[in-house]
Amino acid sequence: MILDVFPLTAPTRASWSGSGDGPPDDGSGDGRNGGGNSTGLATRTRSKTKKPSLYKVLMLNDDYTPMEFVVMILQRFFKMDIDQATQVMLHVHQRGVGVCGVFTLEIAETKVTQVLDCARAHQHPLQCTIEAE
Ligand code: TYC
Repeated sequence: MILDVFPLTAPTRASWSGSGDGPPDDGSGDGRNGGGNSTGLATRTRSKTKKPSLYKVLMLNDDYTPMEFVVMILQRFFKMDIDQATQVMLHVHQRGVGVCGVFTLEIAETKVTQVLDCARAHQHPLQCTIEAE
């Protein structure tokens, strides 16, 4: 569309002033007459993205939930392999609390709901909770 803006024959400096064609480019733009954006929207090269807040899903120890059940939960809802799930389960068993994963709030809440629903369905007292990173 650049061809629409400029006259076919290059004018002299004098022919711009008072010719009704408008002033010459002062060099401050990008030379494309508004970037070719006829909607009037500004365009930016840098996008304004913000990192979402992250939350840890914590598993709590208790005296009754079988170790195998906790390992199964970690595999099913936190996509751990059996070695990783066993490590995390033993950490929680020995220390009282451990991190299952770090997620955005909505995903962390969903994980907690899934774990608690599954534990309740199997009549285990397993608890887990969310903590801000
Ligand atoms: N302490 C439980 C037991 O001895 C095992 C267990 C581990 C329970 C981790 C909960 O989050 C937990 N059977």
